[in-house]
Amino acid sequence: MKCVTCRGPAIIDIRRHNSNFCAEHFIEQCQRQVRKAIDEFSMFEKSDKILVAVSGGKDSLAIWDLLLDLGYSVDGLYIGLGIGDYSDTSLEYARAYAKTRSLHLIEVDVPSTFGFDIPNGSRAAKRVPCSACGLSKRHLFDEEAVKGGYDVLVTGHNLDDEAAVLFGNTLHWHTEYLGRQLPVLPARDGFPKKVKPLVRLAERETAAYCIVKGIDYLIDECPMAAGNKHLGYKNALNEIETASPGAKHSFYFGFLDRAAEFFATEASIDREGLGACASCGAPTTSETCAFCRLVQRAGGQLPERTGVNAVSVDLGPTRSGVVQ
Ligand code: Q46
Ligand code: ZN
Ligand code: ZN
Repeated sequence: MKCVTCRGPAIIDIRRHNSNFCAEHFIEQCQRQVRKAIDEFSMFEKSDKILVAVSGGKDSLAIWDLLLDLGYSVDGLYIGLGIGDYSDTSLEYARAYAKTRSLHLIEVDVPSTFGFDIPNGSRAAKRVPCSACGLSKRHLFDEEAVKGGYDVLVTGHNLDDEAAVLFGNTLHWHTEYLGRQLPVLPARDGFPKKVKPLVRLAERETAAYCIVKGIDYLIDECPMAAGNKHLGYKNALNEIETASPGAKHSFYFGFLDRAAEFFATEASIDREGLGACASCGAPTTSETCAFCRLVQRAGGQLPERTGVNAVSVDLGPTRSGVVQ
């Protein structure tokens, strides 16, 4: 197996590109793919203030590292969810990486700030753990990005993640979600701009990237993930990919090219009537936002609203398009 660039010994084969790479040229390939995604979807500029959501796993640490090496200045944001040892260890990996490159890592600890953790809180609120966790993370990502004056929030979703979510949304025809499943969601109505620069890289490639670069990451899966439907969708897509290399890429990018626009209007409907949460000030279509309702139902407490914490809400005209 020879590197497609230098003909030296290859360390990885990427079947959907019909190419093998040595360590050096694999890193270049990852950088090329990330640069292409940033340019193709106008994600951000070198002058932008960028925040990356970091979990301590391979994807978020890989994208943080890739963006730094590409010359962007990027801070990290870690959300502690109170999922036992898993959260403790994931924080250690995030901190260790930030330390090696002298980076700024913002830390928000849900249990000590809001008085509940995901395992107990989701049970008390009668929500599936991943649903309570997902809405908490989205809320806190948005809040920290807006509060810190960041131009854009980066998440580490890779091609496998996006293809699996698309598969689930298509299987159940969640048309309102399909319209929002884009690599870039523009800032609007108090929500920050959100981007996914890893959409051109597969999970196996972000893991290989970390190994080649010597980045330590948390390998363990979250213990609450058992039964998560997306894992099943990922396995199904992996089988299809094995039989037909490139299937995930054409499924996801074909959707972006040829289908996403048909769902844009529907995705914007549930943002009509957006106002400020009576409790935290975040943009919401209800009187109290989903996160504040979760905190209350989980038996936690909302911190005193200071105005600094409140997300500013621009209640200008609703633009048609896609929101998240
Ligand atoms: S952390 Fe949270 Fe994930 Fe764990 S509880 Fe589910 S959503 S699986 S990315
Ligand atoms: Zn090479
Ligand atoms: Zn709120």
